[in-house]
Amino acid sequence: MASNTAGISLVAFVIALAVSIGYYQFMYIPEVNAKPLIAEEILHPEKSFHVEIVPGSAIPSQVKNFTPIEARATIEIDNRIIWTNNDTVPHTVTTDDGYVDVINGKFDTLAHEDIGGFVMPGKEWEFTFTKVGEFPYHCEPHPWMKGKVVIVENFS
Ligand SMILES: [Cu+2]
Repeated sequence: MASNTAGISLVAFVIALAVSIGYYQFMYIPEVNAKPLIAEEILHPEKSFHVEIVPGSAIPSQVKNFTPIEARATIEIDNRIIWTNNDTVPHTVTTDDGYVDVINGKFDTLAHEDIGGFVMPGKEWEFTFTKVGEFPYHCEPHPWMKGKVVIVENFS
Protein backbone atom coordinates (compact mmCIF):
# COMPACT_ATOMS: atom_id res chain seq x y z
CA MET A 1 0.00 0.00 0.00
CA ALA A 2 2.75 2.44 0.98
CA SER A 3 4.79 1.58 -2.10
CA ASN A 4 1.72 2.10 -4.30
CA THR A 5 1.27 5.66 -2.94
CA ALA A 6 4.93 6.37 -3.50
CA GLY A 7 4.57 5.11 -7.07
CA ILE A 8 1.65 7.44 -7.76
CA SER A 9 3.44 10.49 -6.36
CA LEU A 10 6.52 9.64 -8.43
CA VAL A 11 4.35 9.55 -11.57
CA ALA A 12 2.74 12.86 -10.54
CA PHE A 13 6.19 14.37 -10.02
CA VAL A 14 7.43 13.22 -13.44
CA ILE A 15 4.33 14.66 -15.12
CA ALA A 16 4.72 17.98 -13.29
CA LEU A 17 8.37 18.11 -14.33
CA ALA A 18 7.54 17.40 -17.97
CA VAL A 19 4.86 20.10 -17.97
CA SER A 20 7.18 22.72 -16.51
CA ILE A 21 10.01 21.86 -18.93
CA GLY A 22 7.51 22.08 -21.78
CA TYR A 23 6.30 25.48 -20.58
CA TYR A 24 9.85 26.75 -20.27
CA GLN A 25 10.86 25.55 -23.77
CA PHE A 26 7.77 26.41 -25.76
CA MET A 27 6.24 29.36 -23.92
CA TYR A 28 8.79 31.13 -21.73
CA ILE A 29 11.90 31.08 -23.97
CA PRO A 30 10.18 32.36 -27.17
CA GLU A 31 8.53 35.15 -25.15
CA VAL A 32 11.84 36.27 -23.68
CA ASN A 33 13.66 36.16 -27.01
CA ALA A 34 10.91 37.79 -29.06
CA LYS A 35 11.66 41.27 -30.39
CA PRO A 36 8.94 43.81 -29.67
CA LEU A 37 6.32 44.30 -32.33
CA ILE A 38 7.15 47.49 -34.18
CA ALA A 39 5.11 48.91 -37.03
CA GLU A 40 6.35 48.25 -40.56
CA GLU A 41 6.39 52.02 -41.26
CA ILE A 42 8.91 52.45 -38.45
CA LEU A 43 11.10 49.49 -39.42
CA HIS A 44 11.12 50.49 -43.10
CA PRO A 45 10.14 54.15 -43.46
CA GLU A 46 9.28 55.46 -46.90
CA LYS A 47 12.02 58.09 -46.92
CA SER A 48 15.48 58.67 -45.53
CA PHE A 49 17.03 61.71 -43.92
CA HIS A 50 20.48 62.52 -45.33
CA VAL A 51 23.47 63.84 -43.40
CA GLU A 52 26.65 64.79 -45.22
CA ILE A 53 30.13 64.50 -43.75
CA VAL A 54 31.60 67.43 -45.64
CA PRO A 55 35.12 67.60 -47.16
CA GLY A 56 37.72 68.68 -44.59
CA SER A 57 35.71 67.37 -41.62
CA ALA A 58 38.86 65.89 -40.08
CA ILE A 59 40.31 69.40 -39.67
CA PRO A 60 39.15 71.17 -36.48
CA SER A 61 38.89 74.55 -38.28
CA GLN A 62 36.25 73.07 -40.58
CA VAL A 63 33.27 73.94 -38.40
CA LYS A 64 30.87 72.26 -40.76
CA ASN A 65 31.39 68.52 -40.49
CA PHE A 66 28.13 66.69 -39.93
CA THR A 67 25.68 68.68 -42.07
CA PRO A 68 23.09 69.39 -40.87
CA ILE A 69 24.36 69.30 -37.31
CA GLU A 70 20.87 68.44 -36.14
CA ALA A 71 19.07 65.81 -38.22
CA ARG A 72 15.41 66.31 -37.38
CA ALA A 73 13.35 63.46 -38.78
CA THR A 74 9.86 62.06 -38.24
CA ILE A 75 9.06 58.56 -37.05
CA GLU A 76 7.24 56.44 -39.70
CA ILE A 77 8.31 58.94 -42.40
CA ASP A 78 12.10 59.37 -42.56
CA ASN A 79 13.48 57.86 -39.35
CA ARG A 80 16.18 56.15 -41.43
CA ILE A 81 19.26 58.40 -41.30
CA ILE A 82 21.94 58.04 -43.98
CA TRP A 83 25.42 59.51 -43.47
CA THR A 84 27.49 60.06 -46.61
CA ASN A 85 31.20 60.61 -46.19
CA ASN A 86 32.35 63.16 -48.77
CA ASP A 87 35.65 63.66 -46.94
CA THR A 88 38.93 61.92 -47.81
CA VAL A 89 39.41 60.15 -44.46
CA PRO A 90 37.29 57.59 -42.58
CA HIS A 91 34.92 58.83 -39.85
CA THR A 92 32.69 57.20 -37.28
CA VAL A 93 29.16 57.96 -36.15
CA THR A 94 29.27 57.13 -32.45
CA THR A 95 26.56 57.63 -29.84
CA ASP A 96 27.43 59.99 -26.97
CA ASP A 97 25.26 58.18 -24.43
CA GLY A 98 25.51 54.53 -25.47
CA TYR A 99 22.12 54.33 -27.18
CA VAL A 100 21.22 50.81 -28.34
CA ASP A 101 18.22 50.50 -30.65
CA VAL A 102 16.06 47.50 -29.76
CA ILE A 103 16.00 46.39 -33.42
CA ASN A 104 19.14 47.80 -35.03
CA GLY A 105 21.65 47.54 -32.22
CA LYS A 106 24.17 50.08 -31.02
CA PHE A 107 24.05 53.52 -32.60
CA ASP A 108 27.75 53.38 -33.40
CA THR A 109 29.53 52.48 -36.63
CA LEU A 110 32.29 50.93 -34.50
CA ALA A 111 29.81 48.28 -33.35
CA HIS A 112 28.98 47.29 -36.94
CA GLU A 113 31.43 44.79 -38.40
CA ASP A 114 29.82 44.83 -41.86
CA ILE A 115 31.32 48.27 -42.59
CA GLY A 116 34.54 47.69 -40.64
CA GLY A 117 33.50 50.22 -38.00
CA PHE A 118 33.99 53.32 -40.17
CA VAL A 119 32.17 55.31 -42.80
CA MET A 120 34.88 55.15 -45.44
CA PRO A 121 35.48 58.03 -47.91
CA GLY A 122 32.82 57.99 -50.60
CA LYS A 123 30.67 55.51 -48.66
CA GLU A 124 27.48 55.81 -46.69
CA TRP A 125 26.02 54.29 -43.55
CA GLU A 126 22.39 54.06 -42.59
CA PHE A 127 20.76 53.59 -39.21
CA THR A 128 17.05 53.35 -38.54
CA PHE A 129 15.82 54.71 -35.21
CA THR A 130 12.75 52.80 -34.04
CA LYS A 131 11.69 55.27 -31.37
CA VAL A 132 11.36 59.01 -30.91
CA GLY A 133 14.01 60.85 -28.94
CA GLU A 134 17.26 62.79 -29.08
CA PHE A 135 20.38 60.89 -30.02
CA PRO A 136 23.60 62.93 -29.75
CA TYR A 137 26.69 61.55 -31.44
CA HIS A 138 30.27 62.36 -32.41
CA CYS A 139 33.15 61.05 -34.47
CA GLU A 140 35.52 58.96 -32.38
CA PRO A 141 38.85 59.92 -34.06
CA HIS A 142 37.77 63.59 -34.35
CA PRO A 143 35.76 64.34 -31.20
CA TRP A 144 35.12 67.97 -32.23
CA MET A 145 32.80 66.55 -34.87
CA LYS A 146 29.46 66.50 -33.09
CA GLY A 147 25.93 66.00 -34.30
CA LYS A 148 22.49 65.07 -33.10
CA VAL A 149 19.60 63.02 -34.43
CA VAL A 150 16.17 64.09 -33.25
CA ILE A 151 13.30 61.77 -34.09
CA VAL A 152 9.94 63.42 -33.55
CA GLU A 153 6.39 62.09 -33.29
CA ASN A 154 4.36 61.78 -36.49
CA PHE A 155 1.23 63.93 -36.15
CA SER A 156 0.14 63.68 -39.79
CU1 LIG B 1 35.90 61.96 -38.05
